[in-house]
Amino acid sequence: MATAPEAYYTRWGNPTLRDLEDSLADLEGGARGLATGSGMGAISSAILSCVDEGDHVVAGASLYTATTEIFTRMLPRFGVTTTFVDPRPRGAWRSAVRPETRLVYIETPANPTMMITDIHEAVAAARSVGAVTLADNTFATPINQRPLEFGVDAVLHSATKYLGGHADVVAGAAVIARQRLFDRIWFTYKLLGPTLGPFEAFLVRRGLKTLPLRMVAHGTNAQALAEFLEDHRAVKVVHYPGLKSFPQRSLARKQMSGFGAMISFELKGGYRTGKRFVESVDVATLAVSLGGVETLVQHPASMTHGPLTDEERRVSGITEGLVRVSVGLEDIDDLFEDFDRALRKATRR
Ligand code: 4LM
Repeated sequence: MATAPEAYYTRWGNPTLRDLEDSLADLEGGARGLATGSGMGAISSAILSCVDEGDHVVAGASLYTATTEIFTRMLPRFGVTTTFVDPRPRGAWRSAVRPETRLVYIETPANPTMMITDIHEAVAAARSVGAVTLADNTFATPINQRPLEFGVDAVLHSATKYLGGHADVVAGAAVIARQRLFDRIWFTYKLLGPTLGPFEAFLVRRGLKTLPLRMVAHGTNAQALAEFLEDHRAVKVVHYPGLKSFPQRSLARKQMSGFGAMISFELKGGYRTGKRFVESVDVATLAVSLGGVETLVQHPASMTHGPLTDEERRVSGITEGLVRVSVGLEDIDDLFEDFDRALRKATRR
């Protein structure tokens, strides 16, 4: 099998990409990084490198939609089946793995429910049957969580989000713990071809320079906004690991050094109220994606997780009135005012 040369042809390797890849490998603590043209480029290359016909996958029930669709709508065509587990109960991963399980796939915190997976438990379950563990670390970033230190084999990112940080580039990355798995993933990547352009690699590399500072500021704003929302009478429940009321707070504290800036919350009124809220904000922007300096809001049931069936949404924990917020770096008082006004408008009869 060929391995990635230093500089030969940009789909195979490029010095600007290599600079980004080495920085990402340092941040996550892995042997090698691989920069890709999107998060899905990294995710699909990594997953397809780990499974063969007849294999079984165990994956968390709450994931970014396109990742779910790889497991539900693509892998079955190649004879690979997936069991989805609620990642929260103790022992969930251990009881789902089988002798033919080759891959355990986790996303923690999960998009958009903020469910936390016990990384140690998922890795132990995978190892008990000789499977590989892949972890999507997009929401946490290596500033707040380093899954490779818990025994995960490769970490995946949508670098479109916090790593780039400015909502001006689509990119992805994998950071792989050991050279041997890197070689397998690189080989798949080389054939599928989700290459990142060198200029986009430069933009992500530039974004990394402010990543630690941005994540601290994002986290401070998110904590304040989560507490504000929790006290608001239009809001039923807020999902944010920094809140005392968050059921998995102690697990989050054990494996994360900060809680990031993704929040989801349920409005009292359901689907219509959720849609009306996201359409009523003014300082925040109604849009999918996340991780930029501007606050974004979206309604998963009608937007990011709209492609799922009703049953798939139910299993994923996505309720009709759920709203997702990517908390940006605006003045917090402007956000309080904006959210309060939009919440009042959405719940007015
Ligand atoms: C969104 N997310 O949620 P690319 N992993 C996670 C993600 O949230 C995403 C991807 C991978 C959203 C995009 C529209 C946890 C994407 C996929 O879009 O391929 O870079 O990342 O709003």
